[in-house]
Amino acid sequence: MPQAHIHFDVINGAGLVTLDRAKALNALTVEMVTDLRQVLLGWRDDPAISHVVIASSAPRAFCAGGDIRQARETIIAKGFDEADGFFRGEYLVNLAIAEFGKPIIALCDGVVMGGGAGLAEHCTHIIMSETTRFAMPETSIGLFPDVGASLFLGRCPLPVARLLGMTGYIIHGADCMMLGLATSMVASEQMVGLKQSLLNCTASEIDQVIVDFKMDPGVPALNHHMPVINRIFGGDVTPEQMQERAEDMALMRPNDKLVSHVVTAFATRCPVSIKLFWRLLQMSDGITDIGAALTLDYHLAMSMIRRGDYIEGVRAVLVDRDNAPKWSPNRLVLVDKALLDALFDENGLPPLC
Ligand code: QUE
Repeated sequence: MPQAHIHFDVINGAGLVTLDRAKALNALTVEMVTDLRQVLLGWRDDPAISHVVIASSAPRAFCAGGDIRQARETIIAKGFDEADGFFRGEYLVNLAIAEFGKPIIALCDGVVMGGGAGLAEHCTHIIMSETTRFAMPETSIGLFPDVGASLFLGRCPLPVARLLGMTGYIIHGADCMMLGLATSMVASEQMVGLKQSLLNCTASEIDQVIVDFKMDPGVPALNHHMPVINRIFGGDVTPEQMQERAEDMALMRPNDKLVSHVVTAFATRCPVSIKLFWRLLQMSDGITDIGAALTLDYHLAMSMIRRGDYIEGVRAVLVDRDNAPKWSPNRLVLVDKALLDALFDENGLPPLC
């Protein structure tokens, strides 16, 4: 049997999930998500399990996302229908976490990106540290912020949600605390101690255990960028207008790293992905239920992987690593309303579950 990249233990009535694929920053394979869902469904119905902890075997990464390279190889070797199962498996894990019904605690040291955010954000307790790097980077691979991001980014102020989802901007633990994307901060060097204490407590003691370990998050780095974020992403604006605002601002502020990140993102990331997420956020007030959010993500993912941009994006970022994807269409103005409408048309698509 090949080496398992996820481990499950029961310790004093608590379930422990250990992501153990450090070389790939715990990128989630189809095998990992299939096993995780099966175990969570069992633990949900097992009265001997009071709560669950999800942690990484290495502090560098909680989880970098779905194994998009494996998804790409599945498409090439076996076709799109087989690859749909990859995304479905990931979203069903997100749903199993959201509907677990008992405390479920994510210990988010290091990289928390894409599908990693999907594991963390549906937990009841989301613990980050000073090493946490949080992002939704999918617009760089011709996909879109999925795994229920319309809910957890949809709860952020709209200009910040646009910055994070459309440009993949990386934020830190203190920013996540401010945005409601983390529930507590604990020093990275204390994470193992916190895990041990959580595995030796009852469900009713969890909050006190976390209080005993928590640290002051400090001032969010995002704070002093808020005026600029609001000026680029605020109001009833199209992505083209946001791009223009960012380019104008870059002339005035050539040394502002956030502004240059945004300018580069609009110039290099997948135009369809950027506009799709902009549209998804426009709709997000009407999406309140995790099942509906993940079903829409599933349908959007099915449509998006069938476009050439996904194969091309993963090629450019993870396979050839030339970081020079050729998008089609290759400019925001060419992504018209009809193209977006077609992506959001769910007619005839199968239910998530
Ligand atoms: C966008 C993404 C992902 C990404 C890069 C992006 C993603 C993902 C990985 C990743 C990282 C390290 C690995 C691996 C995959 O990179 O979701 O196999 O070893 O999992 O720009 O969405």
